[in-house]
Amino acid sequence: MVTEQSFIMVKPDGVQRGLVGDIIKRYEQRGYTLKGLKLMNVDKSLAEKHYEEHQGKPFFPKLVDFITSGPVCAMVWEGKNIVAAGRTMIGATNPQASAPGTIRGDYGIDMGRNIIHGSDSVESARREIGLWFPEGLAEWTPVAKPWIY
Ligand code: RTP
Ligand code: MG
Repeated sequence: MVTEQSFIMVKPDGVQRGLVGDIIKRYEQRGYTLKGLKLMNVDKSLAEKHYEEHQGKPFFPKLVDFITSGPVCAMVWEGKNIVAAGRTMIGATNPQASAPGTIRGDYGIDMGRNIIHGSDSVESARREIGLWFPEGLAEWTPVAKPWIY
């Protein structure tokens, strides 16, 4: 089995609203492994690099302003199919189109205040993890793993 990693980030609205604990709980309960975690302020340069695929789009300046407006909780989660499954748990980009039971569907209303980011592909995850965690990740094997897979 190829174990994937994904970069998952609680955005400033999720941190301000006290949703970090619930979000961590969802990924932990599902059986994913926490490999990196930090609360941090984001400078403009990091926000622009993270969202570089959206440079030039009309919403880009507002998106960068939003991501730099307060601390975010940056995380790396690991496990089988975490990139796609992590996005399913998050819901659609627009919270209005997100099903109840998803993070955005349970907590969001506005496209520009959609609580959480998740990598959209294995390649994006690799790039984002390198960008946000240049110091590297924790090395550990959870004892519960044989009870999950
Ligand atoms: P994210 O990267 O933040 O996880 O969100 P996503 O993959 O679901 O959506 P993406 O297309 O990557 O867009 C990044 C963020 O930009 C804002 N956005 N606004 N048309 C619009 O006004 C528009 N499109 C995107 C959203 O806040 C989205 O999360
Ligand atoms: Mg995206």
